[in-house]
Amino acid sequence: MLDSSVPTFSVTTPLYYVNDVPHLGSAYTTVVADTLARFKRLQGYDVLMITGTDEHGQKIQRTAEAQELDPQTHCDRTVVKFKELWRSLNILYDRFSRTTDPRHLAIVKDFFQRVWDKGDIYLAQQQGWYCVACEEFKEKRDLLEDNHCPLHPNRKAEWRDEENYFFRLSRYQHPLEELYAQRPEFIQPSSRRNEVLNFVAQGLQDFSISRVNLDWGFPLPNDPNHTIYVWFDALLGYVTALLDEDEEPNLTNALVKWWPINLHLIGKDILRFHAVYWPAMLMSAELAIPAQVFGHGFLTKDGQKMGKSLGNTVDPLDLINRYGEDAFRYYFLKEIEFGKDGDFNEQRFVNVLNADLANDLGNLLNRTLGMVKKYCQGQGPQVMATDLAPDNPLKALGSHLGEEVSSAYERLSFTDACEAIFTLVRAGNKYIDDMAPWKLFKQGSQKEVEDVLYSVLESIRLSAYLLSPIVPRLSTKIYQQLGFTWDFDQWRSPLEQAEEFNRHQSWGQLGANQNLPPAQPIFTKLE
Ligand code: MET
Repeated sequence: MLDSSVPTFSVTTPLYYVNDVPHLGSAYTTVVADTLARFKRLQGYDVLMITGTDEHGQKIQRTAEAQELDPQTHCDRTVVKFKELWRSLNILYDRFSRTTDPRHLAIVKDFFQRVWDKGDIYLAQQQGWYCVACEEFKEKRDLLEDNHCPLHPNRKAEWRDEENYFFRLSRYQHPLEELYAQRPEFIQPSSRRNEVLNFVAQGLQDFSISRVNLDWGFPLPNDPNHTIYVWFDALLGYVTALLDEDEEPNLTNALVKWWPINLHLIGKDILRFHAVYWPAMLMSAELAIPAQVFGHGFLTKDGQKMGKSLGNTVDPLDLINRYGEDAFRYYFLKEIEFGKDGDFNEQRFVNVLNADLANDLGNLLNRTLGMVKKYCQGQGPQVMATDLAPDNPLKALGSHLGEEVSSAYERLSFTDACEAIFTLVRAGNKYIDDMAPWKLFKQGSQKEVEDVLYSVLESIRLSAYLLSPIVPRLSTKIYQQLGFTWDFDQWRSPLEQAEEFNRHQSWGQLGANQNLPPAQPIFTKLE
């Protein structure tokens, strides 16, 4: 039964190609999706986070051949690497969609039939330059010298002259323009939206959705001499993901609860597929259009484009093994304005984590708990939030922090969320320095000492709560240090979450006489 009083939220990462082990960019998108999904769960939404893998097509077939593996074996092995990485990054996905899942074939067939019945598929000659790495035909004018693809400068586009089935994209030029006009938020950020508007304004051409001379993929339902084009198949993986485990795989069942998707998170290189081809395909099949496609930027390393041929790739698993998953998650969310290109620099990585998590937050908690032990007989400060003087500066900041941070998460502005939270954390440090509880204690001002310590601990609690979508394990440790039995990886029902969110995002949840365990470092300084 669906409970209509519980709002739902669905978010997808791309379904990643399995031609290689997951790279840094994929880890970045997936962390963002997980963070948002966690934030929405925290707020009391019924959430579905989808990730998965795109396993068909020439690129995968060739990768498997190069390793003398049959494609399925290759895919199965690579999928394990993705799942391992997501586990190491503490990603709580709800569905892992694989395009080689037999249920996916049923969905693709159903969908194909709808588009076929609409008269949007026809056979014609395809001539053009194909980049296998992009799995996309390129215009000659978009290629570099010697027909190299600008996104894969070490790969040449290949000439193709073959009969393919085409999808009548041109028919959807006007409906797409209407969609973009009526729903400006459909493509974000606005720079990406403009890119798409310009592209569409040049006039849309039909695109081929079948291949000959390719075995690795689904056969076209009405002409098995053709294999379905990998992108036509892959986008539908988002739909297959919506099926419950034991459900009869058909389009109708898949669409009941979660369609349309709220948010497709993607990298800017696959914007056209998601913001042009995909909505047109959905219009043809008469399905609702997802609420938003957000195309984020590229990551560089030390200011340089990253790539295998350049020999400067960063292995996400290696970073996580050396620094921990919360360090990874925090750096990329706090440092990179989501939507813009961003840089990874290891020294900067270490500096940011040490400054924010080890010093500002970790040390603050540690020294405050130390003082509680000394000045409050090992118990939490004997003071309730309501007792604090109305001009307590931390209370003033903390009282509207929940709202501010929520709105930043809504805008996908993780940098703003972190900035707001750390404004409170830094104010906590300053407040301790200014108030010098050790002096107050010597003067015998017990109530003042406890006021200061309480308001600092409460600031830390609130910060940890609001940071939990980004650094769940760290937040759990902080909550436990504050005497809560708590785990930010355990979820209650949406209604309970909503009720809890209302309390915990507000100032003053830390009880008086909180039973505090012995202080332990929560984030060790990185070398
Ligand atoms: N496989 C594509 C990529 O990794 C994404 C497909 S999303 C349906 O870029």
